Amino acid sequence: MALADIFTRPVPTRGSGSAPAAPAARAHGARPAMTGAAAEALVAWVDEIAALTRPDRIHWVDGSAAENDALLREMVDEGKLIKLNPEWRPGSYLARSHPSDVARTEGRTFIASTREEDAGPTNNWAAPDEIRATITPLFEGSMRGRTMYVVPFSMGAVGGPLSHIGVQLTDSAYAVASIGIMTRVGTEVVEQIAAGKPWVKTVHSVGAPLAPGEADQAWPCNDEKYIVHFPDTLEVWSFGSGYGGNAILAKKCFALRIASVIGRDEGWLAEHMLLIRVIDPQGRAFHIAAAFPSACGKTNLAMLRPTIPGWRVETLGDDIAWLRPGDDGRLWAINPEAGFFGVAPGTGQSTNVTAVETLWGNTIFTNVALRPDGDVWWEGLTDDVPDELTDWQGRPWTPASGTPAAHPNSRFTVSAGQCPQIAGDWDEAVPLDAILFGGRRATNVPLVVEATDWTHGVFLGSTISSERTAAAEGTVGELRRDPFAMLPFCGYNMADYFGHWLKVGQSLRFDRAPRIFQVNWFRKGADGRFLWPGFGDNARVVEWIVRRLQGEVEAVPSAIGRLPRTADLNLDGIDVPEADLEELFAIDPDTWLTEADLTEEFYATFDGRVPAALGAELAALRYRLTHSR
Ligand code: GTP
Ligand code: SPV
Ligand code: MN
Repeated sequence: MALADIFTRPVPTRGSGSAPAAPAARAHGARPAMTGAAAEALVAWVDEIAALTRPDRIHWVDGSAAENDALLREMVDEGKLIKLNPEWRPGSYLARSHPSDVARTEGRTFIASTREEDAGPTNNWAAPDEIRATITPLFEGSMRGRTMYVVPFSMGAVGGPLSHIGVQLTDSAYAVASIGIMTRVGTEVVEQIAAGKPWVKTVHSVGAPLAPGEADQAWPCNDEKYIVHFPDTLEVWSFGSGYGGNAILAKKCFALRIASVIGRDEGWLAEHMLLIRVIDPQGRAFHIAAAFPSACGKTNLAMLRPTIPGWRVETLGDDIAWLRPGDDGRLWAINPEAGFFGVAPGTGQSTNVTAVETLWGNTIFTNVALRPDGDVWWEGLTDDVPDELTDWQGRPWTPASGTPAAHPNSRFTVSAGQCPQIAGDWDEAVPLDAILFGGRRATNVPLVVEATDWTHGVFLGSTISSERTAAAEGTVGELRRDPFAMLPFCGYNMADYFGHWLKVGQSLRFDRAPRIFQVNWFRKGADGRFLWPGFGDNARVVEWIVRRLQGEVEAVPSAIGRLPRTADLNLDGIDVPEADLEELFAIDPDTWLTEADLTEEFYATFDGRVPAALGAELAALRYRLTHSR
């Protein structure tokens, strides 16, 4: 693209049409030159949103390193980022959010489909016209005193066959820097838009306009929050929050909620899944995707370092996967993201050394603690706790403080390319061999169970429940239904989504469809301790799964699915007491019948819309449970 004749544009006033372009020297943040109807539509939309939100400046983000450096420097100067000591953490920064803006706000997240039934009972529905009328006044003048950034992004490799593009308008420089890590940002995307490729419109404002001369806050946000999705017009509008999935709209809002609707219409799946390549001691490669709810171990499994000799894992993605049936009857997957927005607490040398190595530099940390030497710390990073820290809210902290030094949902944002075990071809599609569903279940759910076929696997996915974590507002530990780990992320009626999963299965060749498993790393003994060592030792479960795929081991039928013979689980080098092992796989028919009752209640909330095949699976489960008592 010719960048020579770029010009800066004054902000048009509302209703006055575009102001005449003032030719100027190549300015930082200027609009790239482009022509044609599609380009004009993009510019008209940017103008329209600027006329509504009234920013002082518009900055077209080109995705260059120089631009990113300038943005980060500016945020440091404004007190919005703390530059970490480059000796320990080069090119890295700490952001401290407002204490009221620390996680996704599911209660303020809306699906504004034309028909209420298309949002379904698990989503907050809003009538599109009504919610537009509610939020438009909030956006009126909401960017005053600020810069509006135009961020063109691609989910998936730019121009890739499964990729989708979009633009985020935002008044948060922190969001711009984060999107720059999490997606592919740049002028090439604008070229694709100009060439007529469809794109998704996303608008984000922290909702904190500045009066002339008013000093900014370190983390501007608004008590009132709205995260609104318009699946029929492919739009997202987010107001009031600067945090994670509320602000990086390409992630949960687009790549899951909107993309799930596109996938429903086009025959593919947008999933809350990690993606890995497992390589066995013979050098054979297997691709596995796994859906676990927020803060239930996706990033950890994505970066698995097997504790069993000869096995290796290559990372492909840690949070989102798009799955599409191929002409060959297999299910192909990509990771549409370009970075990791990972949970910091619990990420350490003994749990996820790969993540620790990934975070050597060029990382934005949010709400972790600061060490006196200008490096970061969080609970679980090291076994020893520093004597003295500054906590996530900027207060002096010692081990006696009695509060966590890092917020439980504190996060790191880092490029995928920095992961030492990233697959060389991580931006390409891979054929799936297995799909795992899991959750955080202290009781009942065994370490691993294999579905008997695709329909049973979809049934397992639909019945996933998990203890709540700090990744979203709510009571931590409370058990809730989180089918396919998609409860907060499915952009349409969850019962139709179950049906879509069944349909996608039918479009695969029966002998080439990925096999489905349920796993649970979080089962606890009566004394409250985890029964399974987890982390690197999860490779032992992966090994069993791979051996099942290869037909190398038999499984034991049970009421809830196929279980390993304990002799087939590789426990060399770890000490799991016999009693724990038994408890890890114990199935109590009575508590499972209670689970079945709860599943029936859950299905009933969909008013008859749950596919009959899943009702049949539930009936069959009850029959097997009753007969195993
Ligand atoms: P989101 O980014 O919110 O979607 O989370 P995630 O699913 O990627 O979860 P992540 O891997 O970041 O893990 C969340 C928490 O679970 C961390 O505190 C981990 O230490 C802990 N965790 C992960 N894997 C295991 C495991 O195998 N066993 C146990 N006990 N804890 C685990
Ligand atoms: C999750 O909550 O599943 C996350 C963090 O991955 S956020 O991007 O905030 O959704
Ligand atoms: Mn997630």
